[in-house]
Amino acid sequence: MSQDLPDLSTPYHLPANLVEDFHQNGVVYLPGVLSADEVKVYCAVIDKVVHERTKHDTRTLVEKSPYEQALTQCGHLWSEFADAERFTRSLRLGEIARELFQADKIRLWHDQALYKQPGGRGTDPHIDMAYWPMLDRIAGTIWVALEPVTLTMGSMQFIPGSHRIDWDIDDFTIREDTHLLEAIPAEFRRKPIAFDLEPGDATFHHGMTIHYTGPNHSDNVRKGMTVIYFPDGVRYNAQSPMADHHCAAGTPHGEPIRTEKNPIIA
Ligand SMILES: O=C(O)CCC(=O)C(=O)O
Repeated sequence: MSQDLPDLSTPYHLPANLVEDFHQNGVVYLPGVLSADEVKVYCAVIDKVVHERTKHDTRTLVEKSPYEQALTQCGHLWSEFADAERFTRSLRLGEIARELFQADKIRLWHDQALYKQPGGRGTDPHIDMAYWPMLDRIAGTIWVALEPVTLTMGSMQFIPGSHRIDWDIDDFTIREDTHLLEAIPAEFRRKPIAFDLEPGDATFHHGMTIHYTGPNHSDNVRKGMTVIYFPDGVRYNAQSPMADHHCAAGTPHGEPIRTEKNPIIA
């Protein structure tokens, strides 16, 4: 099927002010990254691989862990499913990351489908970088809506500018703190911003930006597909509590993360 998939190598034209917006707010809204036709095809692809990964899990929502009640999370799809790889390694998405970070080259950290079931819990406020063993705090995520996503379905909410807070992200309490919003220093407290997304729309957020969602109050699955990138040269932190992350396996402390799991995307 792979060769019949839409080719996502044509560029997305990033408006000139978006790089500055990203720098200021740590998040940007990207309408129409995939066309209606493209997203229809890739929604079917991702649905299929999520089904493959989850089909033996017969638990109801209430039988799942609190985390699983918030998200059906299927990661590292690209290395297992050729069709998902076409999405994850696409030049169009990678170029967006490269331009926003003003990087010479951008590498893959990993992908993940993030589905929120009807009635699913909200995603707790968190900082992604606290889960990634990187010495340089420069990485970010494109979150692509595969179907319409609204606030009442659990679209993401971001604290603009929070990527500039100088947390000690290796501090375990930051990673586990469900009261993260209250811990924000006064000078960084801002109202959250959120976007209703049509299929094919996306957001891109910095790995230090605080974000979260409300529950999915709708009868539909909230479907997002994400890809996480970092600029080539970002170094591995063997002293991080997340040091055993398999996407950096074998990298010596302080060296650039360049394993086979991190191909150059753009
Ligand atoms: O999809 C969600 O609810 C959360 C996503 C998220 O936290 C992320 O992409 O970093």
